[in-house]
Amino acid sequence: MPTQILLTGAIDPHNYVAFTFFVGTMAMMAASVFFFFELNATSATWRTSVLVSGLITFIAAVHYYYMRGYNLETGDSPTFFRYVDWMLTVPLMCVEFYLITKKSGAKIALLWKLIFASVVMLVTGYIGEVLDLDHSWQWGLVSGLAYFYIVYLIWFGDVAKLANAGSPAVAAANKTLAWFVLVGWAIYPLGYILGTPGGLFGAQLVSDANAAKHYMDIVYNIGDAINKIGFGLVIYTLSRKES
Ligand SMILES: *C/C=C(C)/C=C/C=C(C)/C=C/C1=C(C)CCCC1(C)C
Repeated sequence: MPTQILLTGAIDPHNYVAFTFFVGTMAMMAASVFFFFELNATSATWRTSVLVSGLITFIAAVHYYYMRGYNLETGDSPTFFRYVDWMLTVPLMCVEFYLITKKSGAKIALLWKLIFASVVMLVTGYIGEVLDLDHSWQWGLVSGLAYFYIVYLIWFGDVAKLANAGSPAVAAANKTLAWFVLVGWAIYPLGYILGTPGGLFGAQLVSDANAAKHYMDIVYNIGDAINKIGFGLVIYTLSRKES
């Protein structure tokens, strides 16, 4: 898939990278408007949670708008701003877990544990993807371990225990979010493996480096749409069950 830029600035219909950046921007914007407008009709108990859902998609919308233009103009992968987006939005997803378990006694230390693990996951991912390509599988492995620690906390650790001690609606919401983290977040290492030379234990799946980056962007864009909007909708549904 060669870089396809039309001189008019229009998106070539076969340029799936640009197309998914465009649709991603639109979807994140629409989701933000939805979450923000629903705030008024949300009970006080869940308002902060729904607000955070809107902040996650809003931050992503701004980054997607930028990344869409960057990709369209240069044909390159906007990797740096991808990671800036994740560094802001993934910790906010950790805040969501803290907020839903706070009522059954979650301490701020649990939030810091989740945030710390997510920062380790993302910083090592960035190093492996951009700064130290010679060791991309090692960095990917460290990132994966941090990821599994988050999965552990949410499925079996303190997050699971506190959520199950909460109301049935909170327990059910945590279960759904846990599936998002286990399956939805697993999309990202897949993108990493496709797009990073040596990202699969030293092997390179797609030999053309340019094409590899394109696959990676498409996979990341699909992952973001599922995880940011879907995640927010689970929180929104919880807020409606409990008001
Ligand atoms: C809204 C953005 C989200 C939910 C981003 C999540 C990103 C990940 C779960 C990334 C994970 C990675 C690994 C587990 C290993 C390879 C490197 C990463 C950073 C792609």
